[in-house]
Amino acid sequence: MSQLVADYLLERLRDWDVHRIYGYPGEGINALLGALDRADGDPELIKARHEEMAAFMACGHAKFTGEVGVCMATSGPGAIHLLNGLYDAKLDHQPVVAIVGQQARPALGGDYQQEVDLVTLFKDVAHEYVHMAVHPAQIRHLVDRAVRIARSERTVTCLIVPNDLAGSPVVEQPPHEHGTVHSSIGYSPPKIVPAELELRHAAAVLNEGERVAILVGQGAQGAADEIVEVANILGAGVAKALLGRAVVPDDLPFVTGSIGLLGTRPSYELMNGCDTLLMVGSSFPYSEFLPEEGKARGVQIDIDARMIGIRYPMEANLVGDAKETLRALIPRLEWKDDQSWRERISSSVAEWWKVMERRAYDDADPINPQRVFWELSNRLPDGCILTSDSGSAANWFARDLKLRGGMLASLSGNLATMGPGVPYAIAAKFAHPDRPVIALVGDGAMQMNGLAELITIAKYWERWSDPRLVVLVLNNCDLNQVTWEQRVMEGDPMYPGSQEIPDVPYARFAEMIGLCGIRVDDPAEIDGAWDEALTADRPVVLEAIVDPDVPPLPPHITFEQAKHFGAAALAGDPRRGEMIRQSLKQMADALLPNR
Ligand SMILES: Cc1ncc(C[n+]2csc(CCOP(=O)(O)OP(=O)(O)O)c2C)c(N)n1
Ligand SMILES: [Mg+2]
Repeated sequence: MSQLVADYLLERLRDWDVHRIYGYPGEGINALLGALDRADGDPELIKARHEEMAAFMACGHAKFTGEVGVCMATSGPGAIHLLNGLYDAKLDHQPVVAIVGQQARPALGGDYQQEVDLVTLFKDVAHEYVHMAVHPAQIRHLVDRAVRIARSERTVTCLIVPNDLAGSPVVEQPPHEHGTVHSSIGYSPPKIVPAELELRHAAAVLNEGERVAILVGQGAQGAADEIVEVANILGAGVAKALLGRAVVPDDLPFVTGSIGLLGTRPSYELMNGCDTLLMVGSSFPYSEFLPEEGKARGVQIDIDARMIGIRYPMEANLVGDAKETLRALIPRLEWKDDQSWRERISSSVAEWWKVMERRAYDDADPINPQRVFWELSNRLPDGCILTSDSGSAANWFARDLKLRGGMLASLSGNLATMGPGVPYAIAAKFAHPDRPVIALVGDGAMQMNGLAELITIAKYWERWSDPRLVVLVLNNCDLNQVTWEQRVMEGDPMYPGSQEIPDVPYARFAEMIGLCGIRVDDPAEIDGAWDEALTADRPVVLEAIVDPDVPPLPPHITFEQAKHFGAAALAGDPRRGEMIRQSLKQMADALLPNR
């Protein structure tokens, strides 16, 4: 029997199957911390170095388990720190509950220390459900609703608990009288399938198509078999949005890989050449990488009707679970006799992988980052989980890794924030301590937050049954992704004042705190370094000194982009010579098949 509101709140979370809370202490949650201590590890507090990281970890937990992720922070500054991680979860449609402290009720409204209007602060990020408890009898239904709404709406919810209330005597069951609420736990996702008429309509559109393209996103997770079956029946190619990176394996000949600026040429050709688009569980935003309006007929499957028909004009709108809806569609689809479209796609995919290999082995100063990813690709352990930060790593994560079935992968898809690479990886290790995890992170992101979260890894790693967690750091002393954006999108030269960042000894730092550190600055050492990192007896920071002048080439270079590139060079880009030399080499790899 719980004594205090704080104990009961944790008990209720436990009843909801929440066994881990990522957080950071502070006065506003002192009563909750006492209760966490008494809870004896269930739920347990995993302490990040910063509340934003705790929110990223909760998001990572949700992404890699499908469960709700929970984070906790104190009032005022702690609550404010959570926000970016919560927005990451919100924009990527992940169920995350934030539990936030508040100053004592008698002080509220008194310009008290650390008093921030938290309901208003969280009103946007957690608009589906944000409430501050003012009475102990609310706790049961506030927890129940925060968790259930987060799960059913796949979004962020927030529960604000003044510290004095958390330390008050519990009221588990409100009295049976007017003005009370009587809630219960439990949520199981419904089986949602579209209406018969819409399924028939969709099947007709797909059957009439001669060149079908499929685009899958994270909503198609768990539906790989159905997607492959539909692709086989329709003779289609399958492209993947970044969040759907691991939905279907890359070793199938008709999987064209990532789509978009960070995507592949076969995906670009698939979208340009198709006459019918089937989009499953994706809100991929960039219309220039989808078929031109009117050139293709569209069918979309999404569990959320709000996300239907907003990226490409669709003829058939299937609101439903990806797997169930595809299953309902399959018996209505007709095998295509003409395999020429399929063959075109497959040969373009085969050629593309050769281009990727050639690009990876172009020499650079000192290391070509693609080679680091290519050699990782060849030795990805079964069942591994990959995380990528925002930065040039996301390009190579999108293009150079051949993911196989059974792997998981994610990054900040919609917010595209820097910072989640390391905290996602930590959450992946807690959720799946028996699986190897690899984080792919830029030096800018390491300096922003990753270095501090190595301390979290050092604190906890010995609990993981398989200790393998490799943080690859791309040390290029540059905020490289933005450097290239400035050149190619704006036509501006690289601006050292904003782009250069200090050289920091990442591997040595790892060693200083008890982890393994490996530094490579010679391409010949990369494969040995990966072998060492992937068999180490503890987490590893693999620091690769990489060339910032290797361009993250888009799958298709527009005239505007080429013009901007030229303008940047003419405007006196400080690395003009190398940038041009590397770009020409990389482009030539795609033009000269037998170079
Ligand atoms: C929080 C945040 N700040 C800024 C950006 C803009 N941004 C995107 S990628 C990037 C550069 C990342 O640099 P680094 O981590 O060193 O990776 P690199 O591109 O050099 O490999 C920046 C500044 C962002 N996405 N998120
Ligand atoms: Mg960098």
